[in-house]
Amino acid sequence: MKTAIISTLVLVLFIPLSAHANLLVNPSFESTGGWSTSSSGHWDMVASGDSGISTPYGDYMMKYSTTSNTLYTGFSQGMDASPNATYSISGYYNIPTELWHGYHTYAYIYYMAEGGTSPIKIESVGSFSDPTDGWMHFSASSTAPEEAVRAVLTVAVGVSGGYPDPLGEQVLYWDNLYFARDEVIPEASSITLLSIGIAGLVMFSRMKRS
Ligand SMILES: [Ca+2]
Repeated sequence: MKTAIISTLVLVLFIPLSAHANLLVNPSFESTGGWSTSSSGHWDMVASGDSGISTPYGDYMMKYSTTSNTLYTGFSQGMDASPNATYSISGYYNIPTELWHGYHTYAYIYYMAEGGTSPIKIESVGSFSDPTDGWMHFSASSTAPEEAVRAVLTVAVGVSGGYPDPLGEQVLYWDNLYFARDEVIPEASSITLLSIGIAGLVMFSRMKRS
């Protein structure tokens, strides 16, 4: 009985609240849901094999393309966030060398407060300005500020070092994005409570025996 109670206490205190579950809907662009784009016609979900590029996962990927120097467009997805929680973000991007015209692509997170219309924190989690000759993996960590209740992951395109070459089509790809809350490590107060609980149980069983 005592062992069962202690085991339950240990389980309750040490089970992470969220064990690396991806909070994104449609993270690999295999369906049409989850994402919104700020400027239609520049971001599209395309099938593997587009411009000779195969996806790192699944059959589809997100493609940016322009022939008209249209910049600062992005795609994004929002989700609930918890104040002070730490999140892991990762994904894959691909900037084909032969189609590169000086653009860079970047990922950032907006944190919003309850009822807020403007972000209380904007954090860059990745900025990539070189052609890649293949898929590159990136990963980052971000902690939600106090009062954050919502996070919006945004991927966008801009210019690095002067205005881009207007000739030709700029193309780049993203796939397999990941946004998950890190495992919750028991706080010192929880460990103290657990210790007091165990001590109490030990004393209780000794009293019963005597
Ligand atoms: Ca995919």
